[in-house]
Amino acid sequence: MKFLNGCMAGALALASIARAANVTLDWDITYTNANPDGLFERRVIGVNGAFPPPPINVTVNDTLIINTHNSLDVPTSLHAHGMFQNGTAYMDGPVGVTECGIPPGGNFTYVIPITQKGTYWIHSHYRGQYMDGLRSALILHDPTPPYQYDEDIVVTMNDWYHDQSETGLATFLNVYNPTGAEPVPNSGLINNNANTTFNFVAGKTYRLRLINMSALAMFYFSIDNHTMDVIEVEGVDTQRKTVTNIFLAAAQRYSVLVTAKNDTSFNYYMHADMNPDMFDVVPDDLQLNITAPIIYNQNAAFAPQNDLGSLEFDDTTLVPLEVVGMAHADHSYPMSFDFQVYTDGINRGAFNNVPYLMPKTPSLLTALTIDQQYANDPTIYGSQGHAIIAPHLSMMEFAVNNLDSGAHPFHLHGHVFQVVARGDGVYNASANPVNETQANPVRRDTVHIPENSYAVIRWRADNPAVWFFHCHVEWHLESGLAAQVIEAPELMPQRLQPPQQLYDNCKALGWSVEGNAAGKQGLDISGAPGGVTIPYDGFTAKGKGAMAACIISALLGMGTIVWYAQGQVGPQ
Ligand SMILES: *[C@@H]1O[C@H](CO)[C@@H](O)[C@H](O)[C@H]1NC(C)=O
Ligand SMILES: *[C@@H]1O[C@H](CO)[C@@H](O)[C@H](O)[C@H]1NC(C)=O
Ligand SMILES: *[C@@H]1O[C@H](CO)[C@@H](O)[C@H](O)[C@H]1NC(C)=O
Ligand SMILES: *[C@@H]1O[C@H](CO)[C@@H](O)[C@H](O)[C@H]1NC(C)=O
Ligand SMILES: *[C@@H]1O[C@H](CO)[C@@H](O)[C@H](O)[C@H]1NC(C)=O
Ligand SMILES: *[C@@H]1O[C@H](CO)[C@@H](O)[C@H](O)[C@H]1NC(C)=O
Ligand SMILES: *[C@@H]1O[C@H](CO)[C@@H](O)[C@H](O)[C@H]1NC(C)=O
Ligand SMILES: *[C@@H]1O[C@H](CO)[C@@H](O)[C@H](O)[C@H]1NC(C)=O
Ligand SMILES: *[C@@H]1O[C@H](CO)[C@@H](O)[C@H](O)[C@H]1NC(C)=O
Ligand SMILES: *[C@@H]1O[C@H](CO)[C@@H](O)[C@H](O)[C@H]1NC(C)=O
Ligand SMILES: *[C@@H]1O[C@H](CO)[C@@H](O)[C@H](O)[C@H]1NC(C)=O
Ligand SMILES: *[C@@H]1O[C@H](CO)[C@@H](O)[C@H](O)[C@H]1NC(C)=O
Ligand SMILES: [Cu+2]
Repeated sequence: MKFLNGCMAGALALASIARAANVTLDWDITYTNANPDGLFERRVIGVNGAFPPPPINVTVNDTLIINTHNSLDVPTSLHAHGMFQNGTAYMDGPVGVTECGIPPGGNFTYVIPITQKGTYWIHSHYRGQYMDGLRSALILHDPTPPYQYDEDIVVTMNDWYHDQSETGLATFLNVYNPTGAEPVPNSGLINNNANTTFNFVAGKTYRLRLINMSALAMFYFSIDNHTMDVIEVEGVDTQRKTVTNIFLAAAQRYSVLVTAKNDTSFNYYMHADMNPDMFDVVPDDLQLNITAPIIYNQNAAFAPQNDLGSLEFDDTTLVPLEVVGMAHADHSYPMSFDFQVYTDGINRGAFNNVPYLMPKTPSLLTALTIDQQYANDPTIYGSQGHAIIAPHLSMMEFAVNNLDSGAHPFHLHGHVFQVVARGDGVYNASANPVNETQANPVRRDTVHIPENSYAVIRWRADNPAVWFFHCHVEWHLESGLAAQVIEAPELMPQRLQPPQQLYDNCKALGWSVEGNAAGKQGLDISGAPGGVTIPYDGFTAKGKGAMAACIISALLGMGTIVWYAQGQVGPQ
């Protein structure tokens, strides 16, 4: 008996070390109808006929396999936001970067090795499609989390539109929208519903996994009369930090521990306030301040509301548990961005005045199929592919300067980066150099950059592949506020072998699967999307309105309005 017990304990211990399951999901991406805000029933995109798509739970070392079928009448794709995809970049999802999309009626099997832990999400990376509902929580469970808690709860927040995303894009990316006014959401949702309720049991400790799945709106999150201890930022466990409120931009995530009160004589509200700064107009009927009740006791009254609203929350005060020191940057790029009307008459966001346009060949396939002598030449990724070459193992630095009067969240695929500096205005390395002796700067995958300010981010180029870097305000990404990091292209062919299905899908959708951005060998990129430039030198964003009026009348006068420019930049 004794022997048997010992034997079983040994086997169990072994199992817990070697645990690695295949989590296989069959996802048929379908249209369905839903009315999550209770105000308007609309066509949405769900999975297997249901909305919202199911959350995904996996454990470190599992392999997530999603057999995806596209039942829509347009392409689709899935991006597991925050996954390193180290050696599997062709499973990353962004259309035009690592794949071409799954054609209507087509299939793709995403096979994603789970090497990380923490709070993530999965969403479509084809045009504005996630706004129509194709987004869900993706939780990578850690069998031995560094903190103890009794329950683990996902709290997603997102803005919600009554119009289809394509309707929004058609009005946003339009010559008649010269100021670039984004479509304003119709409501805000917690856990995809207007009536979400949470139940707290006295004395228990809850881990709340906060995920902002917005397209535009930023949220301020707080709970009346409860403090929260931040313990995770985007998959990076942190030292406990007690806060009263949290700010999350689109695509950002935090885990907080909240300990329920012992006293059950009151119930309380959770608050998620949308920040309307990005909204050109705030419709009278838009509920900006969303609440969800936290019930301790069905018979108790609610404590008076005490919405903390828009208090500052400085993410650089968070300290990762796993210490990663700083290194000097060996490759540094100023990435200034702003919005203005370009030569196609459309107000676009862009880094360094070059709006990103999708190439004819997805950039990953370009890197894999181009004659190797050209692989390190940014030219081959297109005049508007915004390619930045990262030598293998270099310490990359982007000094991202926000010249716009609105705040924007930027996401880098395939990595977490360190946020090593923030400041007002434009980064000036001689006036305000980065503090190079920080012991352990915060690491995350999505950085929020307030208006007229900068953030300096750094990461080690240790994941050879093509990684998208873009604003996670979906409207801005579609208008061109994106760049791609081409990491160690010479190492890609030996490390990355996309499945045949990816090539088949490209061909079915009319994409090129080899050569440069124009689908040719060598440096000749004629025929690749391009020519969307600033109207003339020296014209700055300051004159936006006047310039736009000018362009509209010129275009109308010419009678050759570039309607193709309504966002159809990819060869679909
Ligand atoms: C995951 O796999 C690695 C490498 O085999 C191992 O060191 C680690 O303990 C595993 N983690 C879990 C939670 O099983
Ligand atoms: C997971 O699936 C792969 C491919 O089908 C297979 O080789 C592997 O053995 C499976 N692993 C487990 C733990 O079932
Ligand atoms: C939320 O609850 C209210 C009141 O019970 C109800 O009228 C409304 O339809 C519900 N909304 C949703 C989206 O379930
Ligand atoms: C997609 O997968 C389904 C189910 O396995 C299969 O019936 C169908 O033929 C596949 N379609 C294509 C285009 O491969
Ligand atoms: C998935 O994980 C979340 C967060 O830990 C948890 O609340 C939920 O119950 C899990 N769902 C399933 C089906 O395991
Ligand atoms: C989510 O992100 C959007 C866009 O950055 C932001 O406006 C909104 O306030 C965020 N929501 C929360 C709850 O932080
Ligand atoms: C909630 O907090 C407010 C402000 O600190 C305080 O005045 C009030 O007594 C608290 N109420 C409860 C029920 O804890
Ligand atoms: C609740 O009561 C327990 C046991 O008396 C105590 O240890 C704990 O600190 C109390 N929690 C709070 C939030 O007051
Ligand atoms: C919403 O909350 C903010 C604080 O975030 C507050 O300033 C504003 O007045 C509230 N708006 C409404 C309509 O309650
Ligand atoms: C950066 O700062 C230095 C030192 O203060 C100053 O001389 C220089 O003009 C600044 N550069 C810019 C572009 O503002
Ligand atoms: C740089 O960071 C280190 C470590 O956090 C700190 O001790 C030091 O004061 C900082 N230096 C400056 C100039 O802020
Ligand atoms: C990718 O894997 C290599 C080892 O093959 C490792 O050195 C590197 O740190 C990994 N990068 C990331 C971002 O996971
Ligand atoms: Cu933006």
